[in-house]
Amino acid sequence: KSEKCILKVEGMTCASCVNTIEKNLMKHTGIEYVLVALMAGKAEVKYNPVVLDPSQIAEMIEDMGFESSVDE
Ligand code: 9UX
Repeated sequence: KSEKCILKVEGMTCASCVNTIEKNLMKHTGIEYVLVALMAGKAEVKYNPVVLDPSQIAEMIEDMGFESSVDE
């Protein structure tokens, strides 16, 4: 069973950033769906909570060179 979380993502300045984040996150086991909103600076992620928690997903985004934290 999957869960959904919202992450803040800072530092995205073009659509290519959005694609990079979506494509790279989708490579990780436990990530089921990613939708990044450039203007809002947010990412919506569906994930398997047995494999990952939201703070780990924020870390993955940080590893790509963006500031990220769990929203709410
Ligand atoms: Mo766009 Mo993002 O030229 O790191 S890919 S700014």
